[in-house]
This record gives sequence, C-alpha cells and structure tokens, in this order.
Amino acid sequence: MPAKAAGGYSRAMQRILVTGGAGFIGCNFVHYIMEHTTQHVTVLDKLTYAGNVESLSGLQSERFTFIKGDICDAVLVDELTESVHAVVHFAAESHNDNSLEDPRPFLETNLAGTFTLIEAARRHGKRFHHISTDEVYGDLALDDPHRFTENSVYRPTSPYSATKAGSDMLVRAWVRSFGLKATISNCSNNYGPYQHVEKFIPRQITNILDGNRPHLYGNGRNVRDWIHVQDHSSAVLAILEGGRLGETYLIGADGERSNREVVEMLLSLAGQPRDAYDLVTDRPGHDLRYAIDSSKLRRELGWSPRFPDFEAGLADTVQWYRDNEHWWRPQKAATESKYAGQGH
Ligand code: NAD
Ligand code: TDX
Repeated sequence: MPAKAAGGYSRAMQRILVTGGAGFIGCNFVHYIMEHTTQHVTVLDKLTYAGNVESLSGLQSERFTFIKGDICDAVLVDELTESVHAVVHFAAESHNDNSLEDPRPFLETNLAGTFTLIEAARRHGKRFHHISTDEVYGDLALDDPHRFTENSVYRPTSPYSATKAGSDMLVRAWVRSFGLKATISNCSNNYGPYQHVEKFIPRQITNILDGNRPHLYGNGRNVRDWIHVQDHSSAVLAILEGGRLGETYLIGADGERSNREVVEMLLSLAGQPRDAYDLVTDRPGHDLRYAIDSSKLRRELGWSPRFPDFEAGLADTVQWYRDNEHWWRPQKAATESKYAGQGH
C-alpha cells in the first residue's frame, strides 16, 4: 500500500466506534481506551455467542455507549460512522474450529461486514483501523529461521484465515482506490482475561479447574506466538496515533511456545503432573507454526510489550479464570458439548 503522512487521529478526537467491543480483544481494548484516554467510546456488537456485555460492566456511562447491532447493517453502520472521528474494527467470527463446521457466518461478518464498514468510513472520510491476524500468512516450518513480516506472502489455509485475508485485501483496495484513511494490524495469538472458553488457553484452564484433562490436538507440537491482550491494545492505540496511513503493522511479543509447553505450564501451575493431558484428533489443515517479527512497529512507533514474561502472564490469566467463574461458567457446558459433537 502507498504510505501517506502519519496522523489522521489524535487523542484530541473525542469519539471512536469500536466494533466487536463485547468480544475478547475488543473489550480489553475498550477498557484500555477508557483508562488511558478521555475519549468517548461507542461499541457496536451483535452479541453473537462470542460477545458478552458483562465484559464491559463497570465502565463510566457518560463516556461509553453500547449499541447491539450487526456490522452488516449498512444503515446503522452509516449513522454510527458519521457520528465518530475514528473506527476501530475488531468484530469478526474468530474461531478456526467453527469455520471448519460452518464457514458461512465467516464470509458474512468478516467480508461483507468489513465491506459495509469501509464503505461508510470512505463516505464520511473517517479514520479506519482494521484488526487482522498473523494467520493470513499461513504457517511456517518448526525449523524455519524466518518469521512473518509485513512483506510475507498471503497464504491463508482455513475458512477463517481466508476471510480475514480477504478483509485485509478489501481495506488495501479501498486505500488505493478511494483514499480510505486506513491502517491494518496483524497480531499473533492473544491471551488474557475475558477470552471465550472455546479458545485453547481458557479451554484448558477451565478443564483443569473442572477436574478434567486438557485436550491437545494432534501431537501437541504446533507452535503459537503468544502476546498478552493488553499489549495488543497498546499497539493498536500507538498505530492509531502514529501509524502511517495505508500501512500494515505486525504486532507480536516474541512469545513462541508449543501447545504442549503451554499445557505443561498450566498443569504445573495447578500442581498436577505435567503429562496429565490427552492427545485428541487433530484439527483438519492445522497450521503448524506462527511467528511474528514486529520490528517495524517497534522501530517506527517506539512500541514494546509491557508483558513480555509469558509464564507470569499465564499465571495471572489462570488466577483471573479462578476469580471469575461467574463469567465463564455459563458458556462452558455448551462449548464442550459442541466439541464433543465435533469428535473432540
Ligand atoms: P471474539 O470472537 O472473542 O469476539 C468477536 C466479537 O465480535 C464478539 O463480541 C461478537 O459478538 C462480535 N461480532 C461477531 N459478528 C458480528 C457482527 N456481524 N456484527 C457485530 N458484531 C459482531 O474475537 P477476538 O478473539 O476478540 O478477536 C477480535 C479480532 O481480533 C478479530 O478480528 C480477530 O480476527 C482478531 N485477532 C484475534 C486474535 C486472537 O488471538 N484471538 C489474534 C489476532 C487477531
Ligand atoms: O482444545 C484445543 N486443543 C488444541 O490443541 C484447542 C481449542 C486448540 N488447540 C490448538 C490449536 C492451535 O494450535 O491450540 C492452538 C490455539 O488454538 P486456538 O485457540 O483455536 O487459536 P488459533 O487457531 O491459533 O487462532 C487464534 O489466533 C489467531 C485465534 O482464535 C484467531 O482468532 C486469531 O486470528
């Protein structure tokens, strides 16, 4: 994408629209913005199975508005986009396993929803930040010395990552064709509070808390590059404030661990034998390894992670799930029965 002058956003701007703000990363970002800026935040969220308004409880009401709605609703999106200075777009169907069962909602939300938002942003000349994932680059061999960079080739492998890749391409095309004032970030795997129990780390934490054995897909050697969700939030704010329009920034915190290592750490934290897990049928098309080189973000914007110690962050996350059973308990049984139906 062509680089344009930095800016298009400052903390002096008073209103931002956050899509998907009742989901895992979106709600953590909303809490971060409320704490670190004086802005008014409007959340637009459809409250799918993955959204939970409880994750937003306790926010100052005069600086915060919640709207239940769909990012594919062009009339609503147009009205909300007109009323803010910037749009930060987190809303998505986000779980790979679900995309293998039923890809259609991924096409609707991730492609048609993003299209609806960028059309509104370009009509009203608003700053737009698109949240994406490292999965658009496919996977790496375990011994590949390279990591993903902003110049890596797009090679998505799942219905989820294909629709995220498509949404990135739409944003890039709107920048070039219509001068959309956009930036894109592609982040690695997030962990931390408020993550749905369908995802790997919360699923295994809550299995252990329930006295059940963690489930590792395949041989457990797949590698993910973990970043604390608060570090994702600080990176997105840094890009909004200083990122060059039209540019893509990769976000990562050098947190590569195999799934097996993560489960062993969780079992150790629970005082259980490190091998008290089960290997289960692998995910079809399971990406082997993701790894992010975030040096562009660090060099250009001076960003660095504030939670680089994965073991410490994981222990805090375990404690959060211990302390907040009321938040995750209502989703647990339905999630496990869905997995059981899928053969896990
Ligand atoms: P999530 O599934 O926890 O939350 C998604 C939110 O979007 C939910 O609140 C849901 O209700 C809402 N939503 C879904 N469809 C909608 C629609 N049509 N209209 C309005 N709202 C809708 O997802 P997450 O893990 O918080 O991911 C947020 C974003 O970050 C996604 O774009 C994802 O691709 C990206 N991302 C996630 C990770 C990760 O590790 N989880 C890593 C990199 C990038
Ligand atoms: O029970 C499990 N056992 C297991 O071994 C689950 C749910 C997962 N896994 C493995 C699959 C992956 O190798 O753990 C790893 C992480 O799985 P997920 O939490 O499903 O995440 P992943 O597929 O890596 O995708 C995540 O990171 C990138 C997010 O869900 C995406 O939204 C994001 O784009």
